[in-house]
Amino acid sequence: MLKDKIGMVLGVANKRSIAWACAEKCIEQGARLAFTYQGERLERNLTKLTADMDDTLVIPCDVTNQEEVDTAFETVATKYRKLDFLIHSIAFAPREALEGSYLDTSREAFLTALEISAYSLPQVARAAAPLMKDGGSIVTMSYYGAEKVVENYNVMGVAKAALESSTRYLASDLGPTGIRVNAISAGPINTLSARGVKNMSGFLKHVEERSPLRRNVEVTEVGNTALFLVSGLSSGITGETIYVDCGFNIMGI
Ligand code: 1JT
Repeated sequence: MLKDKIGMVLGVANKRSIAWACAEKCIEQGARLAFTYQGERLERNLTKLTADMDDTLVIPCDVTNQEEVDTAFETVATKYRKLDFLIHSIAFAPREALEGSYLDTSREAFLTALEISAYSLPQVARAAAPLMKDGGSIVTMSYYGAEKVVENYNVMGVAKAALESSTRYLASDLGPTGIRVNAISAGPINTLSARGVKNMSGFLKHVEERSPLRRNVEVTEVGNTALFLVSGLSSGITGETIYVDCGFNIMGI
């Protein structure tokens, strides 16, 4: 399904990452992928994970460093000459901002969370668009806390709201050039980011008890949806946030 397609995947930290689940599905379908990382520790993980992959790139791309972002896209342009899709799966907020009340969010934590988790989408879309000569697809990751109050999610919820809104504005800007932009709103998953989140196991249990499917979502299910969104199967969909959450978000009381 993705034979001769080139993709770029931002946000693989380890083999449990949502980004990695998306990458595996794309590779299975014949795509060639460039991976980006932030920081040396994550470079080692990625180099190991991609060791037996053909024709791949592993490059640094810290979104707070514009030069590094420019270089990353130049490297992709030089190697592959084009880009068909991009999977954006990065977010960050200082630990102390993900507990207590949103009311206490510092200016610094707010700016950091929104810079890395939300601004990075238009930032990389701007760099990717000129390489997407035959059209393309950009996919980002959101969470329910963008829309409804989720205890402790705090400033990340505000950042994800900005991200989902950015998805719509970018879809409008890039639609005329054949580039689609969509978000996946995944249910809670036990990844590196979720580790250390206060009462994560309580959250997972809550979803298991209340979601229509009576279970938590698996990372492979998010990967399958990302595959759908980067493939031609979703050619009529742009600007959407698609929930992959076992139906949790539809429930009222
Ligand atoms: C970040 C972190 C972004 C954890 C994230 C995230 N998006 C989803 N999660 C998991 C999560 C986190 C909380 C939560 C429910 C799910 C941590 C590092 C910064 C970026 O609240 C109940 C807090």
